[in-house]
Amino acid sequence: MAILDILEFPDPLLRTVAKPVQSVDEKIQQLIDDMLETMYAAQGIGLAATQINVHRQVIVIDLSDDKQSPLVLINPSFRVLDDEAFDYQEGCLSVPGFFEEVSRPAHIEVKALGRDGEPFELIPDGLLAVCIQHEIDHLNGKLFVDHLSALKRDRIKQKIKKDRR
Ligand code: QAP
Ligand code: CO
Repeated sequence: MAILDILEFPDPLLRTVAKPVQSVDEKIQQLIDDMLETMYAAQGIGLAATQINVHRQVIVIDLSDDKQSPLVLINPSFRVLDDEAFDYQEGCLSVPGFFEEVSRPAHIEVKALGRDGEPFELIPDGLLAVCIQHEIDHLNGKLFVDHLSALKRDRIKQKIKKDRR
């Protein structure tokens, strides 16, 4: 296993659109294991392959306290079930140190493949629904800061650039 480097906003590589996984083989399973190790090491609850500069549709999530309940989503898609919204203070390992409220659909149906390549469906709500949408955004080259006003986004960009000097 390996801990991988996480790209940080405003790196243009985070804008890359991920391609579907063609076959869930050992190489993809190695990628998943490395993503989980990287996410746990960074104290994250979700990580998309895009964030480690691998542009394939792979997501790992673990909302559990004991960090022993990984959820793997390969080639995920979702549809919105109703018009209820849910607001949550989101963060991102690619936007370290910043948390801002984002509003997203509260109820979705998700379809994906698991670590073994088997298709599954789930109807998450609460934080899990938020997290899945946040990570699918990454696969489409989108970040949570894109849901904020341009003013807030630019302030975050400038602060991150300043901190890096
Ligand atoms: C996405 O984000 C998420 O700035 C996952 O200093 C987050 O794991 C979806 C993290 C919240 C919904 C709600 C961020 C850790 C972790 C930071 C993360 C930081 C340390 C972010
Ligand atoms: Co993120």
